Amino acid sequence: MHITAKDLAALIPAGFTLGVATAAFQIEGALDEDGRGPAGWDTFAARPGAIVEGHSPVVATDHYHRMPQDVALLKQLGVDSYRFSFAWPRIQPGGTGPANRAGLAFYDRLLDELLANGISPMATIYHWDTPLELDEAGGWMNRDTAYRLGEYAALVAEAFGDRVARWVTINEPATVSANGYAFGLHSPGRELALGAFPTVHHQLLGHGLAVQALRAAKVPGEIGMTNVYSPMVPNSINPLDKISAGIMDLGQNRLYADPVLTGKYPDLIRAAKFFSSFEHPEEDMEIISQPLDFYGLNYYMPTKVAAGPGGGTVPSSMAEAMGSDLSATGSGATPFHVETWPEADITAYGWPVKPEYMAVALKEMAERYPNLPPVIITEGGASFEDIIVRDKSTNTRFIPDERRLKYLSDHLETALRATAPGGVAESVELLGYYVWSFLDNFEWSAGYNQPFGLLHVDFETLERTPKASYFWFQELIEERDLAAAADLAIAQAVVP
Ligand code: PNW
Repeated sequence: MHITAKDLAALIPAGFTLGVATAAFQIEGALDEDGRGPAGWDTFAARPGAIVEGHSPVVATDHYHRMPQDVALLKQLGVDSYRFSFAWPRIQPGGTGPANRAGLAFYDRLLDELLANGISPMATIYHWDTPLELDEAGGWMNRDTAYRLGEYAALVAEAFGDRVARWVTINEPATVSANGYAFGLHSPGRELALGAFPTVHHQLLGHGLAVQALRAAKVPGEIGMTNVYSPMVPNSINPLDKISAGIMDLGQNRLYADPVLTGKYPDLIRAAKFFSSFEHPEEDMEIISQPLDFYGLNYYMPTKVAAGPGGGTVPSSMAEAMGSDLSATGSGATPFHVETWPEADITAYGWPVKPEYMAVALKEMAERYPNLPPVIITEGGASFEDIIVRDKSTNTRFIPDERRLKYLSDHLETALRATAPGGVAESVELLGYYVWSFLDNFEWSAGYNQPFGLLHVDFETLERTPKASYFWFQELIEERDLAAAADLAIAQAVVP
């Protein structure tokens, strides 16, 4: 069971943002329209074997043509805010030069539609759809791409600075470096293993340059970035398991968070061979660690780590790569692998459902980073196969996605309790929670087989159908607003 919407609403502090999130490449479709240039992802997705069952992102949810109806569904849902991303190849085809007016026009309409409906826009500048030309010039292996991102950020700041309430410079650089450059699972499909390290630094530099561009344009909105965070849990009290989890934590979490929040790569990373063979100006670190108005955290699950060779999965190959290199520093943990959680509920992706680790993530962030800015959970959610129940008498359809609903309720509850006074992460100022995702969409190399949406999308007809989780989120927001109105009435009554 999970807490009732009414009781959960009572835990929500004033001013807390409830939102839903998407990303351009996963929902828009219309890849060849209005002067959009190709993205690296367009060609990657067309490679045989790259995407599950050969699914194509060409149409996706067709949001590009259905934007007003989708905003109406956001309005009906009642969210305070909508997180979406600008498509770089729409706005700046080729990744350089002036803005494409037709590309800007789409986001002009989206922003105006959101504001007309009282929905606060949160915009991600870069959510993985690098223009193809930049990928062909090395993508994030090329330092130049960081400067291109900075210039593109200046274009969106100029065009949309008056309307965006919150800016996310980049989304999950860890996933781009690991899946795109180390293991070849995402665009651009490179398999560089530890040789992918420059892509970490260049993305973080791109983030810093984007912050500079937004500050220079004096945008009134709040500025932050988003990292994914997975607490690393040793499989046992065996010290080798503990060291293994520590190495995973370094490579997946701290590698991306430390530079942004402390201006320094972790010492163990600095001691590794791949680091010393990569030269970069020390001044980069100041650009990367500029003060942020908020820190975006995507939390989905913890990761259990064990010493010893695994079954040849991707995480274990990363573990081997990192372990063998870091072993030169004396850590001695080589190789290691990701373990399953036999007792946990498992999503369609195979991800363990462990809401208690939402609190661990927030607590670890607070302990590690004394100067942590206010935090926003910019993504959280679960993929489960949905069943459509048809009621013949009323000719209606119902999608009872109880497991997704419970996932969301439990995680939001845990985050709220952890950051409330007396909670394990009470020092964290938590500003909001965005559900991934508003609607089922193109889940990268998993195609359309991993539905995360509050809205079901029929990928034949493109029809949207609210799931039980959509109605639950709607009820939660209504209950919160009722409670706030009651508080206000009481406050007014006691004021003489
Ligand atoms: C995020 N992990 O990726 C992305 O920001 C979204 O575009 C994506 O659709 C969503 O989560 C669901 O996958 C992640 O291994 C990739 O913990 C990997 C992980 C988490 C999120």
